[in-house]
Amino acid sequence: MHILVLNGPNLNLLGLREPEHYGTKSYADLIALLEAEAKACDVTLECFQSNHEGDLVDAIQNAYGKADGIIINPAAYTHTSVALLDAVKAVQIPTVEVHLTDPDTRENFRHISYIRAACIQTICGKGFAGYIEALHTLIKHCKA
Ligand code: CA2
Repeated sequence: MHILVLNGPNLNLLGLREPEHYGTKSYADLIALLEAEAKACDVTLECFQSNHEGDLVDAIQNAYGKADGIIINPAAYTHTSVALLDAVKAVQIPTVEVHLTDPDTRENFRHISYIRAACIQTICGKGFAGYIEALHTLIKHCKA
């Protein structure tokens, strides 16, 4: 099984700013955690972070025929991007939306998620553990 992990804008700054929202661990820590869990579950991962919407769309399109599942935290593009929604719909790869925080409890502009409509599950407010839960969700989904 092969899983694509996508992180959107500014998530490369994890651990450097806004620890009250996003914690003190870095993006590299997140990837190391995911890689270790994937290895234990006999799954391969490809991890990609970008600050550019089109690059994230390209990564989703390129996953067609290669990835069995996608874990995505689109960050701010969650609340703006119909392009990411359309890309996930187009490739028809089971996708789990993850957020470190719970956007529904934050500013009103964070309450809409475009991509949610194309996802099999949304996990919010669990920090890094949410990504691990997403990985297990996709493993179960693919084995079912
Ligand atoms: O809770 C999440 O995971 C979010 O997707 C994070 C986004 C935010 O726009 C969404 O509403 C919810 C922001 C990511 C910014 O990440 C930073 C990390 C460290 C320092 C500054 C920003």
